[in-house]
Amino acid sequence: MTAVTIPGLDKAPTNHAGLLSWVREVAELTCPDEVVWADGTDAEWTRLTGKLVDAGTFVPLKKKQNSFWAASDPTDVARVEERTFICSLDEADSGPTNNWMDPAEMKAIMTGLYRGSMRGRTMYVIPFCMGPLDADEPMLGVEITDSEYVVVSMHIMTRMGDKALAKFGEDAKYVKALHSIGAPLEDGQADVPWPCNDTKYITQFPEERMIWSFGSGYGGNALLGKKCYSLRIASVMARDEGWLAEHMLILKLTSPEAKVYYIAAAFPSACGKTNLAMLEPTIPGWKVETLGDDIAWMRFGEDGRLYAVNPENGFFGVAPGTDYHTNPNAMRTIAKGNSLFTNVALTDDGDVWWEGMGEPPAHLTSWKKQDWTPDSGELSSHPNSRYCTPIDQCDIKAPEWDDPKGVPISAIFFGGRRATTIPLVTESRDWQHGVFMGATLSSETTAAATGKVGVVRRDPMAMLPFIGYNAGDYFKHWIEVGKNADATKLPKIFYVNWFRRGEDKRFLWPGFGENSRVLKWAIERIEGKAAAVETPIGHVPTAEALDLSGLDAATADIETSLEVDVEEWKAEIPLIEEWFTKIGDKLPTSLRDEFEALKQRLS
Ligand code: GTP
Ligand code: SPV
Ligand code: MN
Repeated sequence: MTAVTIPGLDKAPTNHAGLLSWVREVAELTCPDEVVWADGTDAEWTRLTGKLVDAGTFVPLKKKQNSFWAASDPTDVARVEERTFICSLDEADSGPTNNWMDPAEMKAIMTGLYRGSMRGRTMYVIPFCMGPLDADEPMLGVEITDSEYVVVSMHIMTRMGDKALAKFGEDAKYVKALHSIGAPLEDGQADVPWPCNDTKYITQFPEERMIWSFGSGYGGNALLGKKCYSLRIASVMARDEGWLAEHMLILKLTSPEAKVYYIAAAFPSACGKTNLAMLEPTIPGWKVETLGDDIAWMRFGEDGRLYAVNPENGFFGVAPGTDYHTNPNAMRTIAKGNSLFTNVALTDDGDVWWEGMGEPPAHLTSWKKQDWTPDSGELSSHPNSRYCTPIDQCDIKAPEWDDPKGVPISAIFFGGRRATTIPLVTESRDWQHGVFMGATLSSETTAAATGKVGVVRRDPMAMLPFIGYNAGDYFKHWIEVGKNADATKLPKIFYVNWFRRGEDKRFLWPGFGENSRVLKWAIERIEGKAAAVETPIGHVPTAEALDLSGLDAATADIETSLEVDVEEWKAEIPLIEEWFTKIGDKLPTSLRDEFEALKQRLS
């Protein structure tokens, strides 16, 4: 047999034998016209964004330097949870919350799909690193993709190219991440602006630390360093090695006394992480700086405290609802350019617009590439449209955001989007009770995943779509992390809900910058300075215990937002019961005990 010659295959800038043979194997399977190793240089960015402009995928923005507008295929706009699989060797290790298929069976199916899937396209090999490059053990990966959109997005979202490849020692371990949009081009066949395939698979092989993705170009399905690696695969590594990989923002809070606290917070997709991470406090003297808006890796330091690192290098944020009133820091970050915008609207003068950004212009090009006017009767931007922008150009990035040591976490917030029942803020009694709060977290579904929006579901620790193993084992891991630690050094756990509504459906709590008042209360609880009422569900502030100075909101609304309504909570009990039944035998008894105790307190 003669070796296949594919241009570029022999131009690998590495001697890593395992990597070279994997790249060859994939190239021989997928049959690209050419193989290119991504180097991460500005020249590469310029070349590939130019290619995307020529292909009609990108429109350069006249009003934002070095920035581009893209509209996806209208069917490829969000994560596809029903097409996402955890292919562990043993089905029990995938658990009751994930889709599972036998790894050999999945590989057979997907190998069939990958065969020739890159024909007519370029295959890019992207070495990347999640988290700081100068970590003792840099967390490496290689994504192979046939999408230029993925390569340029990875330029923003990860440390990639030559600087990552330089970290690949001879036997460096790395996560293999294979991605194909699944849209081969026959000779002479014209391309479309957003090639993808109706058949989609987002597959994790946890034992092999490997990811195979097919058919989609959307962020969470295609930028494999993000949810696939940093949550699904990393959560398995974290279980095995005693740390936590979580769907959490990381923020730095400085008090008027100049005392520094770091807070991590887990809210489900499109439920407020980016906004809290970049918050502009409305209370005087308090300052927030950002370290991350989506993912936190937390390990214990030598001093026994839990230290968080953000594995990402950029923000892939929800666009609608973002403006100078709600999230001025995000607006300032994207205003600097060097950003990608997907599925938002394009203005006639070459800028971006989306719902929530003030008065709509008289005319726009919608995300569906149609003429749009305020009378069109439909949204100009997809509800899950996103901006992709480098952390480095965020004015309020904390100087230590790239420190491999991470930052010591004082408080963990869990939160969801609930119109009823869940008060504005509740402090847990202890770690185990906090884990119970996280494990029973519930939220209304959003447009970040395909499927129905607004349906209440359990979303444990905001990780339902991202736990790479059995959810019962995941809860056990959380419990054990607490047991093995010095309880006095563990972060305090709080449960928040910015989304409770009044009878006329308006939000009771003003949210956004005003959430600083809740951060302040939490810190004062940690310092033993703020009051709280003991309720059946935990410690909840009265309106007087919160700093509401200068707040323009009706006291009655604030009081309702803080209410612990026993009848509403009793209605929650069968839902938790159903959820715990679904988790089954692997549910830790300590969480069952917490549940029984809650029922007792409510009766
Ligand atoms: P992912 O990137 O999908 O993981 O989402 P995220 O958790 O980072 O969500 P993000 O901060 O982007 O917020 C999503 C939506 O919630 C946006 O439309 C925001 O405007 C809205 N939102 C965020 N914070 C608040 C708040 O405090 N109150 C209200 N009412 N809405 C909020
Ligand atoms: C989410 O859905 O939670 C996101 C966007 O942060 S994606 O990276 O596409 O998953
Ligand atoms: Mn997310």
